[in-house]
Amino acid sequence: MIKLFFHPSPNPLKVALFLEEANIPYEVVAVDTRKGEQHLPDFMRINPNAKTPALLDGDIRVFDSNAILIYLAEKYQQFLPGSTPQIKAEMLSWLMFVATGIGPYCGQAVHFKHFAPEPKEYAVNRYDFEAWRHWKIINEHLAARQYMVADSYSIVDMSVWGWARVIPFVLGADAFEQLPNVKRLLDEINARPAAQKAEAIKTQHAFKVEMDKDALQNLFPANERLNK
Ligand SMILES: N[C@@H](CCC(=O)N[C@@H](CS)C(=O)NCC(=O)O)C(=O)O
Repeated sequence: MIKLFFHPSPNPLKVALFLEEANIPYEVVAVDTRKGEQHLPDFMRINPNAKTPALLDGDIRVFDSNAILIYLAEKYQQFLPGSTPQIKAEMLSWLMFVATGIGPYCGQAVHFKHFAPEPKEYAVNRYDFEAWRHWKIINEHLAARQYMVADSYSIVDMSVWGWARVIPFVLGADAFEQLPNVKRLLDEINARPAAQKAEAIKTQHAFKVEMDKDALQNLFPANERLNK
């Protein structure tokens, strides 16, 4: 059975959403990143980047959420938006846009707004600006279409959903006022039973919730260099 190495965070949730949508049996292996389990050698043999999600399909390992989405969609021939070169080009372009833009800029915006020590005005300004810029591009793209690519709900929408869920934490409580089309897609996916099952995984495992000194050290090991 497929094993999904999971923490209830934006990137792993995209993959859980796919597995739930496609009705594929899978076992959740909790990787509690606040406890530092992403750095354990057994997990790093599956994902050398020490981050969730990762997936084991028999003796095949796949890591990085968007790579996993492509792997699963191709394997099961589900939730691909189409197979013409034009649609495939759109699919790959938007998936990489999420992987290299939305994810990293949102992640850094969260880091600097909520967790970094002062002074941080320069970094907050840069990452907030870039996170907004990326979401406005998606919002504009969704103005004329229901889904990210072609006319069907696909892995690209799932990838967007992972991060759209946390927009208020990334950009501020009122952010959806400026991103109505993103909100429409988010609401549509949130209403799907698969999304609710993916969100419920966190209630079935005892993930650490405190962002205490240990959690900060496990998530931001670079900080140690500042204390030397
Ligand atoms: N590019 C990776 C990023 C993975 C990532 O940053 N995962 C986060 C959860 S959303 C994580 O495991 N963080 C723990 C850490 O950075 O130590 C992907 O898309 O899977």
